[in-house]
Amino acid sequence: MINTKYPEGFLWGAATSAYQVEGAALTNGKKASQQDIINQENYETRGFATADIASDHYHHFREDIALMKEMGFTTYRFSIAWSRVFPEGVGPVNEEGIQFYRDLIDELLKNGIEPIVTLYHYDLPWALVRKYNGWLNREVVADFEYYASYIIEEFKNKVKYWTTINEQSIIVQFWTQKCFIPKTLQSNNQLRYQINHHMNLAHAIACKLVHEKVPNGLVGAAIGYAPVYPLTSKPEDVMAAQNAHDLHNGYYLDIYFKGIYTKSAMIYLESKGLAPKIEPGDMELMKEGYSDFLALNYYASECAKACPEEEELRFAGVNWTGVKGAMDGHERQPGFFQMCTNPNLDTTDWDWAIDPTGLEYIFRDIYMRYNKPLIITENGLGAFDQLTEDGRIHDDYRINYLREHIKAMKKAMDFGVEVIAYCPWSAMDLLSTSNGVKKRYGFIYVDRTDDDAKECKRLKKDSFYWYQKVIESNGMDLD
Ligand code: BGP
Repeated sequence: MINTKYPEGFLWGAATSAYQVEGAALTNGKKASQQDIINQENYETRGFATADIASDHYHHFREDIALMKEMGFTTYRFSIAWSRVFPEGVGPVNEEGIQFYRDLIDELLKNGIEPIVTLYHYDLPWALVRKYNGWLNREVVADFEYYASYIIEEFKNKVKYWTTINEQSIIVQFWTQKCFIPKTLQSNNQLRYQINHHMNLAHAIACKLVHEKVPNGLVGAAIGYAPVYPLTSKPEDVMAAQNAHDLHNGYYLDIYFKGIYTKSAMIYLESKGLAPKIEPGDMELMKEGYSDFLALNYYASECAKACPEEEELRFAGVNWTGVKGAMDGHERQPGFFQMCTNPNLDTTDWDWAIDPTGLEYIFRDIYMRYNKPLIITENGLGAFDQLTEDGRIHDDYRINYLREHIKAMKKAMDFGVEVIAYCPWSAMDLLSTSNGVKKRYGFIYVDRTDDDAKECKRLKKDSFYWYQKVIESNGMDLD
């Protein structure tokens, strides 16, 4: 049973997202998204690159696809920038904007690369933030439907795999980085869960649209997912890990697959005044908008311990510098759980626990619970890569990370887990969500710095050649 081959048609590729890679932020009719504004602020306060140029994929996409083809990609996961297509969020379509995605998708198909399209990856049109505070307002759901309906109709005969909203659970944790939240509202933590509820509605609508419009289409959310281990085997820590699992993971998966909110998590949120306001018909809609698969973004596992009732509520910290240990604090949900560092695991420079077995664990756990196929839409190692004098990038640490995660995925598959595709983060270097461009993930090096976009020249890292071999051997040669 063990060591079977990958199934016929298994897809190998990598991922990106629009605002992190495209650039051309205000080109050919595109208007700002909230990420253009958030990243402008990060530039001013922390010196990180803006999203203005990013990796300039907008102007390099044919060259980038040629490199993907050279690596042997059979799939590519990317997102569509809503404000490129509808600069005002709704209203008239921007012809030049939609043409970019027509060209991109046609170029992929011409090269035998199956597109996996994400409808929303953090970049709400700024016009909708100005108009009604974006995701904070339920009005956004109707506007999302307008946008999603157009995109799905446009590409229904070319795109089979659709992911709806990227990483809702991460949006709840890091809401000011993923959404523009006015300062005056930032102390109201209930709004995090309200935003999530609006996204659940938008997700369900997108699922229904794919089911209605796309022949043989498959749809699911892309969730940022981490298994939660108890810090010790003390029963109170094990219970805390269960609580954290319910609130971080079950709370999303149960919506996607069962159309219900996980009861334990909901009761906890209600007891703290954090629960979302739900309107009549909402839960019926969530049941109708069922998912066909789950797309997982897996980077790290988490660890939890018991949290006394009298602790103060707080959400996850961020490591802004890439100096190990500089993460500014852990989430605390009083009386439920608090997150902590796992002393058994090494971390990246940004304090993310490196844990390939965690991938095998969640694959087994999710598949056995929900019995739906899985896709890896992100998995990867952020690092300070060095361009050496020989014009090479020797990123053996990334190769090691990916090799161990591919092995873990395969082990889960050998125990029956159905996996459609593996798309590590990221195809090429791009703008990190919270650490500028110096934190790199790509197989393709993009020659730029936070201060200077230069010409964004593309170079092949050592991992490029390694992944080429992996794909060529259909996952069998990992050396
Ligand atoms: C995920 C996001 C991506 C990506 C990745 C790495 O949460 O979906 O957009 O950026 O994480 O995170 P970061 O860029 O913060 O290193």
